[in-house]
Amino acid sequence: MTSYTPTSENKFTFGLWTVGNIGRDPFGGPVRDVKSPVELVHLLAEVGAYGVNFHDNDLVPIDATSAERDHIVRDFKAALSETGLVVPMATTNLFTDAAFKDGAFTSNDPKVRAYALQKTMNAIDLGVELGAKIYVFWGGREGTETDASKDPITAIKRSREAMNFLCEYALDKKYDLKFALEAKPNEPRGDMYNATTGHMLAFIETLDHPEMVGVNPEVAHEHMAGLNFVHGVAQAMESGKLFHIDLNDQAFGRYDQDFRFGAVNLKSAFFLVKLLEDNKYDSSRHFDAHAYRTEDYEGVKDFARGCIRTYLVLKEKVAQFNADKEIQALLAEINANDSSTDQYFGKYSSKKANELKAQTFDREALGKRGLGYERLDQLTIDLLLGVR
Ligand code: GCO
Ligand code: MN
Ligand code: MN
Repeated sequence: MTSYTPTSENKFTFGLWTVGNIGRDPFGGPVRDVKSPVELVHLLAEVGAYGVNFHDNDLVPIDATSAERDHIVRDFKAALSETGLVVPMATTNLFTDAAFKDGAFTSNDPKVRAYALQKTMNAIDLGVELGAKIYVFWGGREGTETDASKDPITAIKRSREAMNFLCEYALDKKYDLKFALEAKPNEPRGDMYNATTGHMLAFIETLDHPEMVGVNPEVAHEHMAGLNFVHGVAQAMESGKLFHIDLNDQAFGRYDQDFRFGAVNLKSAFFLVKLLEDNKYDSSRHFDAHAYRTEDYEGVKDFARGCIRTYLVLKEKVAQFNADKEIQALLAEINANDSSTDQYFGKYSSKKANELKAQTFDREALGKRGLGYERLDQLTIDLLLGVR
């Protein structure tokens, strides 16, 4: 048993917008007072976070003068050095301002597209100044309510042109920066382009600098689409594209809930932590969630500590699963290699193909074999419920 105390190796981060969420929703106004970025850094230090991420306007208001900007950045840097928190990731707010009501990079209005590029370059400068090595792109308004309004192929081309331009900008400035694209199927738009991590992975391969660009999958976003998040993350990892991850939780089929990590789907959270830990995921474990609207700032701290604690408990459960003799014996049995077909696998040859076509298989016996997955799953459940 550990005490579930986070260390810098866990790289647990939160956005200013997560613990700073004031509980506004479409049906009601704020329930918590606004806290300044400096106050939020101190709150995050208190709950044991390693780092803090931000959108440009979480830190510097959209209408700040350059003197105000410098003042804010100076205070923020002081809070970082006082607390030891780092800024691993930054991003641009391309969704709040009314100018972006019909998208940023995919807007039909070239002035909006140009402004979005300008705002992103400035936000990249800000992020890099504060130490960010990952830059996230979440296209909150890149989508439609009616497909009468935009040609979806044009939208893809505009997104590509923007990403290529911004990659060149980062290279031109010699920034040590990678981009991570975050998909979401809907909300705030009726439908958003590049709706899932899978769409993003395909899109990245069409860019001029695919090596600079990976993904930032979010639990809630894939669950909103009814997908298996663990599988999406695995695909990103297997192709070397998991640059960042947004951890939270979400009931399937609901609105964008942004619940505390592990609050809803404990079992899938377990397999996610297992995937990340077994494969030595090394970037930020970023909690992109917020406290229930019922909470005050003590509740916000409970929320943040809860995200961290659940992750660490599940990490311990992963170690227990990996060391469990009965579970491991079952897995070894399931994965037992039968070398009688080895000659058919690997690189293709026509000789191999012909031999394989001539081989006979006992189809009935193959179909009859029980696989023991019920037992395996129940052992997993027992382990998660703490009775193993
Ligand atoms: C959401 C998104 C955002 C992004 C953030 C960083 O559903 O609102 O998850 O929180 O992650 O804008 O790009
Ligand atoms: Mn989200
Ligand atoms: Mn997110």
